[in-house]
Amino acid sequence: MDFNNLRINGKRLRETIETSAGIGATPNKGLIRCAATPEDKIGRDLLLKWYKEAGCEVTIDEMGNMFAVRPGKNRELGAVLTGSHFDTQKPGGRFDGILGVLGALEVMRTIQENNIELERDFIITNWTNEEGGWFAPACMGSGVWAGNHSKEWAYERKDRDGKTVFGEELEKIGYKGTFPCSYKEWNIYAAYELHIEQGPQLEQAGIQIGAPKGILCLHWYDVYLEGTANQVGPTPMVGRNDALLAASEMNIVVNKVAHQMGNMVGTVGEIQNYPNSRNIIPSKVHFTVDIRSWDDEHAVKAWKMMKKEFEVIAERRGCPIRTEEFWKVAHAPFDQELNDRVVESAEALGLSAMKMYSGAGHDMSEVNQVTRGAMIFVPSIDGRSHVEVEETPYEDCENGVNVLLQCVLKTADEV
Ligand code: HGY
Ligand code: MN
Ligand code: MN
Repeated sequence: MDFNNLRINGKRLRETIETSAGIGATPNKGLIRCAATPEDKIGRDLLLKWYKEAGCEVTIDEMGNMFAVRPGKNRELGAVLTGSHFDTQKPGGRFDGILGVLGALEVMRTIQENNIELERDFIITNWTNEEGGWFAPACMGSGVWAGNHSKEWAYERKDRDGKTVFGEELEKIGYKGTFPCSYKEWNIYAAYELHIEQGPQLEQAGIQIGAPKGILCLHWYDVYLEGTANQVGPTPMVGRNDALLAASEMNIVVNKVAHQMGNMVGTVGEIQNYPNSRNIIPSKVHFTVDIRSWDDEHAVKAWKMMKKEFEVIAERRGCPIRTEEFWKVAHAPFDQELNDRVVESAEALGLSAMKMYSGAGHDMSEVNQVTRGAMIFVPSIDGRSHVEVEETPYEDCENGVNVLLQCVLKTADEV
């Protein structure tokens, strides 16, 4: 059937995004809605209501991943899946992940109200804990689903304050389902994810739609330093074992090596300092290192260089060091045909499009490991994200969802 002139309902899309923006809203127009929190539950309950109103069969798996299914004419064929995450950073923005979840819902609503019967099942999803904002790592729900972690390992993840574990909090909000969390329980033919770019490229190029060829690898490390606490007043400068000073020098090393190596990013984003008192020399520091590159080996080489310099600093400062590899996800090259389809669909809608890479991690880093995957990007104002001022004009959101609609319709009718 010819759906080239079918369009989504932009007003309804905007209203759902604005409704979502009221759940865990911060005073500065952002969101705090970390996975497995009461705010996450409110959001999930609303999604459940919307999924059912759109006529879907809903499944919630052991990791709380939500799947809303519209049966196709031929259920033997693999399904087309699209979705993203409804959880946010702490604080985060109103579009990161949310556009992909609500854009998928809008596509489902458009298909339902036009009584379109697709060949293949069509599945829209909300992946649990993509951000890792309260419980690390990121992409936790999709990571278990893709077979990269056991659900038991995920359930035991401690929160950032070390006060609780993920499994308990997921149970508390009522979304620890019983359906097995595994891609093997589903027959997926192809997957798409719509997402804001979270960077400056589309805006700088004046392009409306991004078609990422893939996602950089994400390597996360933890560094622990032991110093010697003492009274800051009487303790001479010479001979101190100041753990925070050692960590500060190491932060500069991360930045320096990332610049030297090129084609990568390296960031120290999180740090805990103990006892964190203005008149006690710091005795314990934990900080994180996030390294990303299209070339996984390049990223590993950078870490080895950083770690070597860390050890010299630790020795010189008399601050014993311990490092841990916390989480790694390989770079994710997307399916060429689906990636081309994103560009073709955009251009058929009269939208400009360009191929690019994603520096941000997404659930598609995991999903793409077990099925054919592709993503659709729309611009971020000033390239900002993971901040309360994160913003994408609703017209761009509508463009992205219309491209998603066309990709889904074409792919779900392939036999
Ligand atoms: O870290 C990321 O890029 C994503 O937000 N999880
Ligand atoms: Mn995201
Ligand atoms: Mn994010």
